[in-house]
Amino acid sequence: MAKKDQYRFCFGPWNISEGGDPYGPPTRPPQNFDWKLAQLKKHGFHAMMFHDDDAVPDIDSKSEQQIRKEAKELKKRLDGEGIVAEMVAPRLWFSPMTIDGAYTSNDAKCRRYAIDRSLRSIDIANILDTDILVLWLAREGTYIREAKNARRSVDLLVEAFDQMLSHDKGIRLSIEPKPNEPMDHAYIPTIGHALAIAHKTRDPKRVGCLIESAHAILAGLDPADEIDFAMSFGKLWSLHLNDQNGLKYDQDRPFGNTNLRSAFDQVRALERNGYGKNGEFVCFDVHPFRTTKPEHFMDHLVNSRKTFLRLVDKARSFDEKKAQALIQDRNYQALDQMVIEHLLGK
Ligand code: XUL
Ligand code: MN
Repeated sequence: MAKKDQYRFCFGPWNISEGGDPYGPPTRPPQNFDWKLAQLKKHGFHAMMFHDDDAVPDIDSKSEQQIRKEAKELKKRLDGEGIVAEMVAPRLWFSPMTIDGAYTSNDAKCRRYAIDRSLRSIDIANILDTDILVLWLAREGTYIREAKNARRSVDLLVEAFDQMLSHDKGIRLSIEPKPNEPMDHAYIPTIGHALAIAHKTRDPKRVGCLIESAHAILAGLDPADEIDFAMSFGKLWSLHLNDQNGLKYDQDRPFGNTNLRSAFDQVRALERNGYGKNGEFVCFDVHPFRTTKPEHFMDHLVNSRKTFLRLVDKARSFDEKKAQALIQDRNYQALDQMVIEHLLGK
């Protein structure tokens, strides 16, 4: 079992967001990177996640040399603050070159763009001293099924992953599945799909996954079971804890705010598998509510960590012996109530 203080926490600059949604403008002023880094440090988080263009803004307009130079400057600043980079992720859903998808676009030039940008992200990861490249395959899917050949898309994904694995012998690809949004259906919707496609690549050992609670819920799955499944393969290399209220748009709610029992089960799964023992971070991919005032900009992150740590206590103080006796007796009704009473406390 990991020690409680063994957990190290993390978030990304996009998690301090301004509240804009498809129906209305931002409700909080934008904050620059320095401010976000200072807040991360002030609130005792240990690491930051980076999209490639969080690390090197306007990356598409810059030469390889300039990208490396700016990544080195960032590394110096992070070192100065004692903060590490948890991962780098190519943002492959913004550019006009990724309108029809990135690695699975029907246009060869666009596919080349996506792979080149991923290779630059690996260079940035090297400079920032992280071996994790997160791949959220945002637009790898379709709006209408006839638009792409799904069998060919699998081959294109494997081809792209293979080029990344050859570019750097140390990089590990951590696939973050999500079943929908922005696409109607995504090609890699679950952890099972991510781990299966890993086995088609040139180095399956270096292809693993990242579980986001909300994404698992959107796929109709139990995030705790996804954690156990991934960890039984030794493939859970990163984690985006949050919450989600039903099958709708991706909500990125604070961890445990909607289904505390499911959050408890996720923490129990992490505990029994020793998550964090190999240096993995607990990241919160959460956003403030649109109504949040600027003076409460960090509360969703701080509260998510608070809930997580309270649930670690709950997981450790759960009477396993008593639970086992109820399981032996097939008295799941009593076990059910025991969990509820434990969560409610005295
Ligand atoms: C999208 C999502 C992303 C990834 C990073 O739903 O979760 O923020 O985590 O690219
Ligand atoms: Mn995420």
